[in-house]
Order: sequence, then structure tokens, then C-alpha cells
Amino acid sequence: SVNVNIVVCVFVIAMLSPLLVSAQFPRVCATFESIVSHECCPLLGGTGSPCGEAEGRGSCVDITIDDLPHGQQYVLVGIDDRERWPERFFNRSCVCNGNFGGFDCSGCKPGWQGDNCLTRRPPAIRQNIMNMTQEDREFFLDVLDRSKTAVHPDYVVAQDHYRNLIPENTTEPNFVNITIYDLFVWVHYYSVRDTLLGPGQAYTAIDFSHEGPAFLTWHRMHLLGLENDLQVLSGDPTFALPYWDFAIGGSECDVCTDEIVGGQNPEDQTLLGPNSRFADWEVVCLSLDWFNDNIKLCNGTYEGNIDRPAVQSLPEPTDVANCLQVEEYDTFPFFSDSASSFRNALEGYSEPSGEFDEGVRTLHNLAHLFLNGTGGMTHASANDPIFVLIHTFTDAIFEEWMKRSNATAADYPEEDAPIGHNLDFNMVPFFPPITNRDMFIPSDQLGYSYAVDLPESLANEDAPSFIWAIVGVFGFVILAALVIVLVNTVKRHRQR
Ligand SMILES: [Cu+2]
Repeated sequence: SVNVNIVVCVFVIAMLSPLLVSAQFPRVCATFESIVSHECCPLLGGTGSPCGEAEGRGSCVDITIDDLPHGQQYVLVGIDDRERWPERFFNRSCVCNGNFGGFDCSGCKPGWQGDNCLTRRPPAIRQNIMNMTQEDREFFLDVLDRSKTAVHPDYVVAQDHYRNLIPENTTEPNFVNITIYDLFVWVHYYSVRDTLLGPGQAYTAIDFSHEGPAFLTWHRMHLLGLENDLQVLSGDPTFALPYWDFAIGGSECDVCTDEIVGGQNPEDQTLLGPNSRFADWEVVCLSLDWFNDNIKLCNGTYEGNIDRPAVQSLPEPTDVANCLQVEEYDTFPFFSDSASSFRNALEGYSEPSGEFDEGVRTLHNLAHLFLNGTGGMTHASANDPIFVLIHTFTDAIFEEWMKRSNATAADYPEEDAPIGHNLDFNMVPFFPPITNRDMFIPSDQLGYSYAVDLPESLANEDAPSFIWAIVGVFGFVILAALVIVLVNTVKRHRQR
């Protein structure tokens, strides 16, 4: 049985594709030589060719940067290290051939497996966490808990401003190791943080992942990165992140129990229940003002427990049905004041119907505000593990909208969206580069799907009555035929 175990082990490892893309940079490229040469094309294979070029896996190429104009929210030029991502750090990276993938082309693109990445991988099926077997749920929660302490196998993050990335008179860039879950938090923080301009001068009208069309594509990539990391960590290539249907109305959070994502601590209502495995989790990247004033980046230092004094009310099921009826993906100015925009309705800056109302907060935004603590502050929200479940559900609604509207890249704005949000902008801070276009495709092409039944939109319920009349007549004819067959069969049996 030892041999069988080894065979099973080898099989499982062969099925796991190394991380497709993560952020900020692969450890092998976080070196003085790589940073100075602006090139991240790791050597691969026996011959040691960059990006496995000798084996036909990929090649080292110039990174394509989106040059189309962006919206007027961000007016500085050449100041923020996230502009024209990732040019400030690297201008050459691997581009993999066929279905090969990963920062060095040693793995497969999402959804593919095998030595040559020619076999479709069974999709990871994301389920409602309330409908999972206790065993599956425990497996998910255990893996998630382990990811909080397991150092990320491949990626590191910068802990200082770009200017100070390589301190004077040294050849040691300022990168640090970070755990898998904390990387997930850091990536979110880095994409929303202010432009660092010195004490009291942060430029705040900048956000590469919210208040624009990239909101849904960016968070899709964010979740995919974590899901892939957890597949590798757990050794289960079909591992899927579950979702929380937060559109249940009222002010009762059904997943907020110590068995699931943590209940309330009876001694201190702001903290998680003492029996929750998340009660000891500490947050990172919380002190945005301190980072701004000291021109520093979050370095993963722990800053106290998760705060979740949930009090507000949750979105209603009809809100989901209503936002699914909005026809346009996004509308000018492709921002948080867009009207008749599906993205803005789902993000929650307009009525679910798409009608713009400045004060309103619904759907995704309302689910965050409901948490009222760590999960309610954009830059720190990913610290609360419920963030994962809120965003998988948001992504499930996005997926449903894509299906119902047969969406293509033509539905996504190519230019004039806020910085970071144009169709071909490389999403910050993922590496190797991946664009909003790359995520604006059906999820089964990315290796996952949802076991979800979202409410039909009112448009479908309002189908012309003559269609229902035809359906009714057909139904009656079929039913009558069945009855006749059944009666005849019974008669024949009796005659025997
Ligand atoms: Cu977010």
C-alpha cells in the first residue's frame, strides 16, 4: 500500500498546475539582477532556457502596456508605481504557448492539465457553503486556516516604496515573504491604496479594483489566485471556494457561527466567538494613514484581531433578480456614479435596477457594510475570511449575467475608464501580466463553475402570455397521451 500511496501522490502532484498568476512578484525575480534588468523570465528545464523556450513552452517578450486614455479621476502622471503596470518593475516577462501557463511556463493555464496541458481539467464547482456536507465544509475551513500561516511557495511582496526598493549601497531589494492568505489581503490592499506623496498628502482618488468596470474582473482574478493556491496547499486539484448567498434580507448572518466563519464573542460583540478557528486570526495592512505618512507599504505585520460587529441589514433576493436585468455591463463615466450599469448595480453604488442614487448602498457594498468592522473597510476587508464568500457570490451573479447576455469583450469599455479599468490594462498587482479582457470570459474556460440557482429576472417572468398558452396546450396533450398509454398498459396486464 506504500507503493499505491506513492503512485497516488505522484498522480495528484502531476494534476496540480503551479500557480497561474499571483502577485506581486515571483521570488525568483525579486532579485537585484532581475529588478535592474527589468526582466522576469526564469530559466526552465534541463537546458535552462528562459520560459522553457527550448522545450517550446514559452518565450521571453516585451510586456504590452495599455496606452488608451483613462478617466479623469487620477490626474497625476509618472508618480504612482502602479501606472502602466508592471512597467515600473518589469518590462519583459514570459508569454506561454498553447495551454502552458505560470510565471515561468512550467504549469498549465487554468482549466488545463497534463504534461503538455492538453487535457481539460474537471471544473472546480463552487457551492453554497450552507449546502455543503459537514466534511467538505470542514475541509475548506481547515485549508483556509492553514493558508493563514503557510508561507507562499512562489511569491513575495515589496515592503517599501518603489524609490526605496533597493536601499542605497546594497544589492538586496526590499521584498518580504508573506503567508498565502496574507498575500491575498496584501494584493487587495495594494490595488486600492492611495498614491504615496508624503505626510498628509496622499492622493486618494485612485483605485485599481473598485468603482469601475474592473471591479468584477479584478476580484475574479483575486479569487482564482487564492483558489489555485489552496488547491496546491490541500493537494486537491478540484478544491473549490464556496460562496455565501448574502441576499437573504434581514440582519441575521446565517454563516456567522463558530462552526462556519465565526459567531459573535459574548464578552465583546465586536470580536469573533472564542470557539471559531478565525478568532485568533490577526489582520494585516490596516494602518493606511501610517503607511501614507511614512511612505511605506504594508509588510504583513500583525495589527490585532478581526473586528465584526455586524448590525446593518442584508440585501434582498429581489435585488439579485433586479440587477440581472440591467442590460449594459457598464456605462460612462464607468465609475461609482454610472447609471444603468450592471457592474455599478452589483458593486452596489446604485439601485439594483441601475437607477443612480448617490446615497444608496446595495448588494456587494451592503454585504460589506453589514459587517461594519474589518470587512467594511475597503483596504482591510480581505482580512475577514467572510470576504472570500461575499466575493464568490458576487462573481456567481457576474457569471450569470455573462451567460444571460452572451457577453463578449465588446461589452467592456476599452478606454476612458478610471486608471486600471480599461479592457487591456494589466490588472494591479498581478504578475505575469493579465488583463481585464482575460477575465471577461465564461468561468468554465477558467476552470470553475457555480452550483447556484439565481432568481429569474422579471423580464423572463413577463414572457408573452401566448407562449405560456402554447406551453400549456403542449403540456396538456403530452399528459393526455401519457394517461392513455398508462390506462392501456394496465388493461393489458389485467387481461393476462
Ligand atoms: Cu474589493
